[in-house]
Amino acid sequence: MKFTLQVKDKMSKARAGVVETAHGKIQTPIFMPVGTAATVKGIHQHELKNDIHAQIILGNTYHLYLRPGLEVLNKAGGLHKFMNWDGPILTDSGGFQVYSLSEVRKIREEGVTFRSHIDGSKHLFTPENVMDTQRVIGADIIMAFDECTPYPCDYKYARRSLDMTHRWLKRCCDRFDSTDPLYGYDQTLFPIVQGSVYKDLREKSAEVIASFGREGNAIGGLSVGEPAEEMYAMTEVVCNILPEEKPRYLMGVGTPINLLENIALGIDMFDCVMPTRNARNGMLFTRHGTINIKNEKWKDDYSPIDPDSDLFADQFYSKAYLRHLIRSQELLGAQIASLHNLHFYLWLVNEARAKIIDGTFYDWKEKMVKVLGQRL
Ligand code: PRF
Repeated sequence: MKFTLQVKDKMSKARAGVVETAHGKIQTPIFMPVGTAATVKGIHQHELKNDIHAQIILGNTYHLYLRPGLEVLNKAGGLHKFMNWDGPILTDSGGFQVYSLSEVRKIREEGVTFRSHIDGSKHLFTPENVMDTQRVIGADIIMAFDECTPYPCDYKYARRSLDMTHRWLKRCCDRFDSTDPLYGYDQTLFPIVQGSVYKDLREKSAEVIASFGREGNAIGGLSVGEPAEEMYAMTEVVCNILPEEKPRYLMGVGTPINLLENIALGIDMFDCVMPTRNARNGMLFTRHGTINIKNEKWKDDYSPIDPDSDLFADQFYSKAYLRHLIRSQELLGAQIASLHNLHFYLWLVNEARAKIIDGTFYDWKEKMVKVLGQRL
């Protein structure tokens, strides 16, 4: 993997760059659609590529390990071949899903024992076997095994957890560096900064993480219920320490406003279920604010879903029609709304990148943050 920093904004810490992986280039800042179980829910691979121009997607170790399982993925030749997506992929380690989805049995120095949310079967994730699993899945960028502390979290727990996450990171690196990729292309491992909402813990973690000298770095443990201002404060502290010449990935964030504020603080990569999950409930993001398409207001509005958008579906279908589909829980409604929201998120980061490059990012961001908060 290679990262080239292209332009630094003068009025903020925002940057434009390019990440080069074995499966292609990623222009940053970028948003990664979440493809948890080898699918971005409701979206065809050709739509990802040709309609919304996704440059990288995210998969989840926890889900893929449980289903379809490693044998199926290995025989397919890895996740890219299995799902027929030949662009870059990043996999999360399970360090978040195991806590949020499964019935966690025990977190120990060794690893985490848990019961599957699918069939209740018992499993153990360790830093070592999570690296092995991500070798089998074969993503271009893989994540360290960490503990994402809940919010709120007392200082003592956060400090102990952080120390363990750092020891786990050493074990992840040792295992990753002593094994080879299985499918003939390089993979890279990103470590994850934790430390809850405590400035001193975040600083310490960022220093430890930076000292590992990996090709990119991530920030976890945010957007877990804390006020946005606390998230921004932690991002700022950490970005001041993480090396400038490596990509920074803020995990599981966030709203369109969160993206813009964190881009301004120096973040390059994001992922979040929000555009797809909220789409399925009828929440649409637009460049003028958010729409709840289920509202009575749209009942007989036969205008296009989004007149500003160059997405086929946004011009082809009307608001009244999409409202009907979502209210009737029709599959097509979820598909159209998901495609719309992902297209919007990718438009937003692409626009941010263009503004960083032409030197107008800061004023544009301030204006957009006001507009995006509106409910239409
Ligand atoms: N750790 C990992 N994945 C994550 C997170 C984390 O802290 C978050 C927190 N927002 C989302 N996804 N491994």
